[in-house]
Amino acid sequence: VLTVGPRGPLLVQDVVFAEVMTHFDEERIPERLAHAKGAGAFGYFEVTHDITQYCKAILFEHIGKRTPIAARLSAIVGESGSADTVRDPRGFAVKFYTEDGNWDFVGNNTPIFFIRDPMLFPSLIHSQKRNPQTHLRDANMSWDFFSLRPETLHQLSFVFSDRGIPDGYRHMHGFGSNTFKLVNACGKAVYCKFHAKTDQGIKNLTVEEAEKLASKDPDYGLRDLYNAIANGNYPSWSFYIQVMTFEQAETSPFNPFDSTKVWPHGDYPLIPVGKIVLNRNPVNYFAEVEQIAFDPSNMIPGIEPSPDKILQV
Ligand code: HEM
Ligand SMILES: *[C@@H]1O[C@H](CO)[C@@H](O)[C@H](O)[C@H]1NC(C)=O
Ligand SMILES: CC(=O)N[C@H]1CO[C@H](CO)[C@@H](O)[C@@H]1O
Repeated sequence: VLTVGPRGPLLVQDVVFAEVMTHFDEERIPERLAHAKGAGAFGYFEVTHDITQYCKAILFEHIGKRTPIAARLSAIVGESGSADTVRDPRGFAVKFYTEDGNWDFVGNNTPIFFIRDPMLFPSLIHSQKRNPQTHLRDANMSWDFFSLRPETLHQLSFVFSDRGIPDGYRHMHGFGSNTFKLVNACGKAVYCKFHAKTDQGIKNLTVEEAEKLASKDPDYGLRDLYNAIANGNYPSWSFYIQVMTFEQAETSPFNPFDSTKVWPHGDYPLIPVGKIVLNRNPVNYFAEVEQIAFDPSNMIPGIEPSPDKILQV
């Protein structure tokens, strides 16, 4: 730092020092209120099957077409420094950089969600965050919410199953979870669910393994994804849609826009679409991953919202 002589006071004209300090003082941004801890990577989406009869979105234009993507895979409840091996659903967010603008696919590793009424979302998240008095995580608070909202049971059954602690981010599926609408070039629309199935196969951790890793390698999930990509072992997911016509939606015995419900595969089979491949690590995590922003309302022509209330928020 510039001073007046070797022992003198600082010189205000030392703009380099001023900038170093200002940058340091302001370098933290608030963490995401949900999904604070996450891993990010980049790659491409490639079309393997033609779905233009359902959807005109430019990224599905023709077989073989590639669209650049960014992905952020996350845990939901913990803070940004928390362990990756917790029992918690995982976020599965993919940004498709298409010629028609960005499509943000903001999914989870579960085909369903805890609630169907968005008014409950703040309570859902708060009940799993810290108790406002003790500043401790509080199981009573969470179970108070869950036990009063029986529609959470479907997602809870998933989270407390063997798949509730995925072995890193490469060995889990991703789901749009919400119901969307697809429109084709003639303006004909169908409702749709998106599925991304891991090509690495499902792997989960036992409670014992997860606890050991939480103390020895809390960044296990980030490390696993980063190293796999750095070693050229690029993870991929096969992308599918389920399709429901407006007529089927009207006569469906369950509400197809209720995000706590799956669409039975027997009635609405998975239709293959393409592949998500992650083949590049960030160069600057803070700039490229911490500051990336996904917004489910970033849609492109051909992909639209449905009456799903959780998506409409
Ligand atoms: C009422 C419903 C919901 C509300 C109000 C809500 C709100 C939020 C908020 C405020 C964030 C933090 C954003 C940020 O600070 O950058 C977030 C992140 C996220 N949410 Fe939701 N959410 C809802 C439902 C869902 C559902 C149903 C899914 C998945 C199926 C989902 C997936 C995600 C993911 C993956 C992220 C992290 C994105 C990233 O990696 O940056 N959310 N949500
Ligand atoms: C949670 O509830 C149980 C049963 O009412 C009680 O014994 C326990 O002390 C509560 N724990 C906390 C942290 O409040
Ligand atoms: C180690 C472990 O818990 N493996 C389980 C992962 O989940 C599947 C079911 O999806 C079980 O079959 C495995 O036993």
